[in-house]
Amino acid sequence: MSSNIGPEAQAAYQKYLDANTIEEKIRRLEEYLSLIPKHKATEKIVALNKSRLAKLRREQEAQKTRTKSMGKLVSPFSIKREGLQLILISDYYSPGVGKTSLLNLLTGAAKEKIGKFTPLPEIGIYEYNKVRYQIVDMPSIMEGAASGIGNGKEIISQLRACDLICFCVDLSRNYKEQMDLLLKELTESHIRINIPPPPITIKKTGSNKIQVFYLTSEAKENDNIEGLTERIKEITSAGGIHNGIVKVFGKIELNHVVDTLNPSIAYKKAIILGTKGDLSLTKNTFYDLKDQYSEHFPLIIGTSVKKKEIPEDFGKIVLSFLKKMKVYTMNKGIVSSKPLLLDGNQPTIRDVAIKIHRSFLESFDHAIVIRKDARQEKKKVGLDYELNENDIIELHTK
Ligand SMILES: Nc1nc2c(ncn2[C@@H]2O[C@H](COP(=O)(O)OP(=O)(O)O)[C@@H](O)[C@H]2O)c(=O)[nH]1
Ligand SMILES: [Mg+2]
Repeated sequence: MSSNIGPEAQAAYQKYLDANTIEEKIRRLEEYLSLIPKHKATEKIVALNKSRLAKLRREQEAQKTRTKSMGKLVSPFSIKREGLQLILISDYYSPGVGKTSLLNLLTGAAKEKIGKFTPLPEIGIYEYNKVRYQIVDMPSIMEGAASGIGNGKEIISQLRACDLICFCVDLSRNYKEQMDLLLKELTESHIRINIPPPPITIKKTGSNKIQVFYLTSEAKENDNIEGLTERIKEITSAGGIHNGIVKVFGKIELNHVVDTLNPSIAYKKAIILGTKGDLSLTKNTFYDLKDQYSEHFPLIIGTSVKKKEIPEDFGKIVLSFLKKMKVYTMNKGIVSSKPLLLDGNQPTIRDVAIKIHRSFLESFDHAIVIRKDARQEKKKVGLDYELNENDIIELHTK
């Protein structure tokens, strides 16, 4: 035990070692962690024990689902995905924030549910430039949702899987109260908003202990890479993985290792939709909202369903916020009617091949790209060819 840790914390640690049940172990370990002073010298021990804690929580969750899954029905909250999934959320208040109204404006669905309490998700399809967006109007999020109040668990588990969370905020009410509640419940549910996942992956293997690879020059930039490797190994092993491959793609902190080991953490993109922008004084509220949250939320949009105001190219705005690019595939000269969405800033033919089927990558010979506004409209290209929006691509295999 490190000398940086006081006697009170040491006693708590002993109680953790003596604990008999998972619940008690979790409680004791939390207590211990709260008693460790947080600074550079204790950083490693904190990360190590957070990792232990995450492992215990996983065991506890697994135990719970085992008990629950006996005789369980399909939940009305589990939604069959179609296209890009956008979920509208808001706090619970009467009258409502305007989620169902927005759903109806975008998709035409659920008109009869406007102004009514909706205990289950309502769903509609919004289409823009041939891209389909599934809009899900979730029941309001109540205080305590993170611990299950008001179907909180079901709602949050859907949020984990969606493409975009839309925080709906009533501009005629106190916006901070609404944002605080939503951020609190999501944070407590380990949903991280608008931050990239840490540049590290950890995969379990059958044997060979834990191996750590630094795959970029940024990842290798470290004065004490041996020390870092040792710490990563310790934390990974404390998190329950004794054989595995750790890949590091950038600059990391020990906390990143802990987070990566915790499967309950989800990294989600989110925007804010201000609602009821037609009501008096909402213009100022909207500017204040933007002022206060634009650092955390790069996209904040004002709307009014009453005046039918929402950006005409809402779909395009969402697509570019999600950094997705739309291209079309072609087969035997026939262009598919449905676009293909590619991730990232500069996708290439390789991304198209992978997206369609990995086997295309192995048997790839060349691709034909048709670009409408290019001087040479039709081009024969290789895997690294960089694509533009609306390119038409035909893959040819060997
Ligand atoms: N003035 C105004 N009222 C709105 C607007 N959008 C919704 N409402 C009203 O707000 C109330 C709640 O709307 P609803 O869509 O059911 O909210 P939800 O509970 O979040 O689904 C209804 O009476 C709507 O007519 C808007 O843009 N402007
Ligand atoms: Mg509603």
